[in-house]
Amino acid sequence: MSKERYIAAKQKWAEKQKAAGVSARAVASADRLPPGQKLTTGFPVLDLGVQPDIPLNEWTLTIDGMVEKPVSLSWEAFNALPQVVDVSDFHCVTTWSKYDCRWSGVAFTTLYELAQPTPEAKFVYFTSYDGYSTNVPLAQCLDDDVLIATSFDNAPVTREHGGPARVIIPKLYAWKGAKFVKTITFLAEDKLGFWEVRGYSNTADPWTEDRYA
Ligand SMILES: Nc1nc2c(c(=O)[nH]1)N[C@H]1C(S)=C(S)[C@@H](COP(=O)(O)O)O[C@H]1N2
Ligand SMILES: [Mo]
Repeated sequence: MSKERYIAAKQKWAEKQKAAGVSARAVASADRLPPGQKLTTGFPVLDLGVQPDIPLNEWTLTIDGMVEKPVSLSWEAFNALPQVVDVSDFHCVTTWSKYDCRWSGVAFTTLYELAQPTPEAKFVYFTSYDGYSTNVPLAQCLDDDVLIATSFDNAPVTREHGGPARVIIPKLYAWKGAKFVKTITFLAEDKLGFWEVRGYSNTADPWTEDRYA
């Protein structure tokens, strides 16, 4: 299927789910598995039909927008930053969840300290090598389980799962975590990302089934 048809199909699905009344629930689940989710032991791959091939010597991570110190990090410079490990559960809006994903890489807060966002910065907009984008309030990016992961289960993040580096924001549906991340932009005003402009919720809370806007 072509990339455009695939995206159109997914968008249609989101519209259908919304029309069927699948929307935010008033009560959050107390279980480990968020409401409406099914546990998977595999690891499905979700993308836009493109898995960009980025040679490590050409890879950069740029941090820009409302920051005192914009920076463009090479693969070497990025990996020289302090490393963290975080084990978290992964929840995709298409109703599968995966427990105990062991990610390691660089904490979002490390990049925050490096680039020094100005007081006006309130939102973060992520852009990827495949043309994907997504947006998250800055406050949620500063949680200690948010990281830019370069390894999964003690091996480099594979290309299909968003390598060389992908964003992990465990408390939100997984579309808020950009695979193949290229740029992190700090913004004063919110700006909707790829799925957010196509009917997905802007807030994306798995615990209240906050799937579609
Ligand atoms: N760059 C990019 N990031 C992305 C996506 C994408 O298509 N492109 N899909 C999102 C969605 S909908 C999900 S569920 C997860 C899927 O990650 P996985 O393929 O490793 O399961 O990545 C998210 N990040
Ligand atoms: Mo997803």
